[in-house]
Amino acid sequence: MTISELQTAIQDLVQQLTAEAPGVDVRTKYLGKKGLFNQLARVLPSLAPEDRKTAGQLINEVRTQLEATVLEREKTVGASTNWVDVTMPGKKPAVGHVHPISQAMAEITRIFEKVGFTRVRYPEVDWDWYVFESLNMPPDHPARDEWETFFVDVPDTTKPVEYDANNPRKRHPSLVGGKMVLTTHTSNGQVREMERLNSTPPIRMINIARCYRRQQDATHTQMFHQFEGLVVDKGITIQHLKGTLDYFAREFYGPGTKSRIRPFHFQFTEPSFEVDFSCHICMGTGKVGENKCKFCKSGWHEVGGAGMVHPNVLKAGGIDPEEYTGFAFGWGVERTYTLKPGLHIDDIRLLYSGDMRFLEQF
Ligand code: FA5
Repeated sequence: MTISELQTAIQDLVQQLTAEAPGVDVRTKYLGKKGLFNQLARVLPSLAPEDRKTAGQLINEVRTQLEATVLEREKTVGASTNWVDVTMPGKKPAVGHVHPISQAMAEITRIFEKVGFTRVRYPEVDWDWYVFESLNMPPDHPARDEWETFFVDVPDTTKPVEYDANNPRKRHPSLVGGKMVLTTHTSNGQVREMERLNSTPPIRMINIARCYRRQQDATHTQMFHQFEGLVVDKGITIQHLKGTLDYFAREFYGPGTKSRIRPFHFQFTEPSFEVDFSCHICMGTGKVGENKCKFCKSGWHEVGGAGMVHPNVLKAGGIDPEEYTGFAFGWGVERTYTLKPGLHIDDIRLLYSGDMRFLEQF
């Protein structure tokens, strides 16, 4: 490089700095370690020896000039890192939405409220009495094992009172105390609802709550939700139960959905049933192509239990089983929801994974 070329380069550099847009970090760009000034200074050794002294002076002068310009600029527009372009479009804040299971619970509530059910909420840490004993499961009854219960570590204040199937209220916790558990099912709301209404039907309850069991796989989580229906009145029959199931199936899954009930056993209903809805992945055929449908295996998906309220449960709630009958059902919200057409969620644990990529789809 010659001296005159260096002079031109210096002029260009000064002009370039003056023309920089307000947002540019000129201190780093021009005066930084790898900045434009240092790049220019590196040409010094390539100049003829007799020109180097003059060139050195020129380079020192331009350094002073650049520093003054950068300083001046920082005073007027602020240091570039603090500079804000108020004309830039704003950044949209991330907006969340209601969790899919909360959406499902709202929809379930709407469907049942439309036909006169009342949404209620009962404790999730409850007396053994409401969760088991009032539901015709006396202490040490083997049926309790199915519920894989989390027990709460509080002193058991139960006084020994002999179990009397004809008068189960003899053991009511307000009279004798008892153990506490995390609710394994929403059926704890059955006797509570009878009490809330002073044992005076008609009762049309929909109880939606969290439940807890020591279970974990693709179709079970330790915390899940159930919705429990309870209807008690004079002359209630299985027909009313089946009519309610069909109504819910149509409303929640769409007009083409079928429901069926299969004989089963629960201590608190007699007769008892398991309730199935046709699978939307294999459209009720049990097959996907040549293979068995992995999700349902049979064309049907079990969502919960149901039955006619056992006379002992009515008695525990202070209702005369000679005068009144009732039906009850309890289904998993997660399972019921994942059967929705088009969802195809084959592992309910995803719902609680906290993975935004999954949740943002709903
Ligand atoms: C019951 O819990 C009975 N209380 C249902 C009932 C109510 C019967 C009223 C009769 C009258 P079961 O244990 O089968 O029954 O559970 C019902 C449904 O809850 C299951 O079909 C399933 O959909 C759901 N469920 C049960 N355990 C889990 C779990 N760990 N994770 C997710 N969903 C579950």
